[in-house]
Amino acid sequence: MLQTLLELLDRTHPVLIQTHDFPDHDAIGSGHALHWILTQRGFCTFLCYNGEFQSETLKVTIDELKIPLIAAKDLHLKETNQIVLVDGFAGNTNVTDIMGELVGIIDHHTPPIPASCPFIDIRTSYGSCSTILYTYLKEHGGPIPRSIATSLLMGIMTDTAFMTRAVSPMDLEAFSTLFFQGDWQRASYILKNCLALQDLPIIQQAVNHYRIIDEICFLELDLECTSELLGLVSDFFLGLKEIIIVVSWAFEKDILHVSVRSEDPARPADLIVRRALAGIGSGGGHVHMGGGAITRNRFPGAEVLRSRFLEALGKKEHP
Ligand SMILES: [Mn+2]
Repeated sequence: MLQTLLELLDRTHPVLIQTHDFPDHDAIGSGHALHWILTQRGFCTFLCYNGEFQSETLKVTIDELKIPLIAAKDLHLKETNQIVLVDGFAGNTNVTDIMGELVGIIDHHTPPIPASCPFIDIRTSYGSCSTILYTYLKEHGGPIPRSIATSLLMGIMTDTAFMTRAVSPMDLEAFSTLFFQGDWQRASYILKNCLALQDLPIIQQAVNHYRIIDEICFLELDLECTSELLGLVSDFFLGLKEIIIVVSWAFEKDILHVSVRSEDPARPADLIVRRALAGIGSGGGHVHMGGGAITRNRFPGAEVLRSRFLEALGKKEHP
């Protein structure tokens, strides 16, 4: 696949590797690896993003691994720039349209509509996009720099929840190869220490105000919260054995982040979130974890949103 991408790119114009907005470890790890490969192959390459970083953990990672991320707004955007999207899909609300020609999409999410651009490499069976980039590194050949291996390792660890979710044989191969080539101790320390004392009020609110309907848990938070923290709190509740599905939401400025976790493959998180938000927002993701967003002016209120989810899950709300 790498060879095909290289043939479609033009060395006389810059290549912008774009992560999805508010990038996470998988998007950043994937972008970091592709940036390195393209630079090695003689392309003028920039790694860019829109939105903000979701956590201090991400900022520490970017700093320590010297990941050359640039905010898209700080780049000189031109029509002749070639864009390759990683860990995201063009047209999704979490991917801001930037000036330039969209040449490629490298992703592991189920596309909401068929993709149309010259290069498409979407592997939905993979637990992480970083694993796709690992196969590109294999194709590229030669030793993998320690910082690139660590970046990818963190992407894989995050998206597969330390190899316990959506693991494909290729994820395992990537994990075992990168494990000792990267700094697995630092990577896992940073990822396991992703909460801070300032996050406790959110956790406290979730513990005090959770709502259980059968095997479904709703966390309707009214404190401001990043989508990353929302996911972490959801994962904690999913660890309660009575709970199979967690639906949570919280505002961050004018966006309502929605997170869905599912332990039931028959009720995939991405499908549930898409159904529940149809017409008022957007969402996507994977079988085990999904996410979405609604702008503040379209938020229908907690009651209505909960009913929408219950309907999407094939349930009527209990009286
Ligand atoms: Mn991902």
